[in-house]
Amino acid sequence: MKTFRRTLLAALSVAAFAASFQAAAQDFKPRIIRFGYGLNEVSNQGRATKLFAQEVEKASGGKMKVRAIGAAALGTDLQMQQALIGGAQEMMVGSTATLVGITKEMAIWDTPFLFNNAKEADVVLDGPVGQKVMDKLQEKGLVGLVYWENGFRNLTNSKRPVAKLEDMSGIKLRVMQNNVFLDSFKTLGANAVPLPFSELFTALETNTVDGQENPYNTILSSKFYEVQKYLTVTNHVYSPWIVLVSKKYWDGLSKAEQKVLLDAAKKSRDFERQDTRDEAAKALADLKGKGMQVNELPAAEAGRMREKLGAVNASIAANVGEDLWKEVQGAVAAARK
Ligand code: TF8
Repeated sequence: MKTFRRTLLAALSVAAFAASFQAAAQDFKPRIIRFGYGLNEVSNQGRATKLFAQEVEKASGGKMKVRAIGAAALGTDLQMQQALIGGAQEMMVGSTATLVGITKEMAIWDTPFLFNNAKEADVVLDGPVGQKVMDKLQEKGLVGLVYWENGFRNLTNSKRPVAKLEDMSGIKLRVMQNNVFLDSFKTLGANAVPLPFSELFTALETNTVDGQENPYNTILSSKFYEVQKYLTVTNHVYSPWIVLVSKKYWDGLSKAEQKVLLDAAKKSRDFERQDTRDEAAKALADLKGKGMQVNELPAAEAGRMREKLGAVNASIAANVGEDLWKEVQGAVAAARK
């Protein structure tokens, strides 16, 4: 009886394997997917993209191949988004902040101090409201698959240590191409200049701008420590990244092909968040080792900063709509419990 059962099970699993293989043969067309991103290959963004590519190839029996192209070689985040919308490029990962011009609801993620920690970010972004904001992209020609972690942003500059709010004044600070960031840093007294990420290193090197703000991981992987002396721990906002597919391209895929991309994106998300957190935990020591002078913003000054930035909340709420604003605040409160 036992042997019979075992034989039966073996036969069934062979049949299942054959069936899945057959499905693979007919459901997957040979495809080459150009997947662009802005950071270097040796970065959290680059590593997770590589894992995504491997997963897609594996799950499609080698039929679907992802050509990962980093360092903004396919263009800035904004340019790649347009290429996806037009169908000239298949996939990318980039900041949600640069999508605000396309889908205004994305600005909700730029709310200063929205999340206290990464756990809260995961719960809200992966929950219903995160999905809802992502789904808004579809009518604009983009399909969002998952959010990755860019991370909590911190301030660097080449002029002076920022120990109090007033130290920001007169610092020429690169910000992302997004009104919330522009307003936030103007509010703090900086001379905010929007620039694409791909122009940032040179702008810092040539003193076109004095400073910028990004998570530790990026300050490290983009070698900003070579051109920035001072790092101030501000954690002023958590930035997500988002993995995008051209809707034109997506609609031409079979259900099985879409599933391969979504499953691989989820795997890459879990990998990327862990990798980013592991790297961030060590990055500050690494950056000090590279010669950066690091200071924590004293609690009282952090409080003043928070209070000042509260002024942009009202305009974010008005732009994304009060309902969405409240829904996100509710989701954060629930995640906090
Ligand atoms: C920035 C963002 C960057 C992203 C990346 C190029 O400062 O934080 O990490 O845009 O995808 O621009």
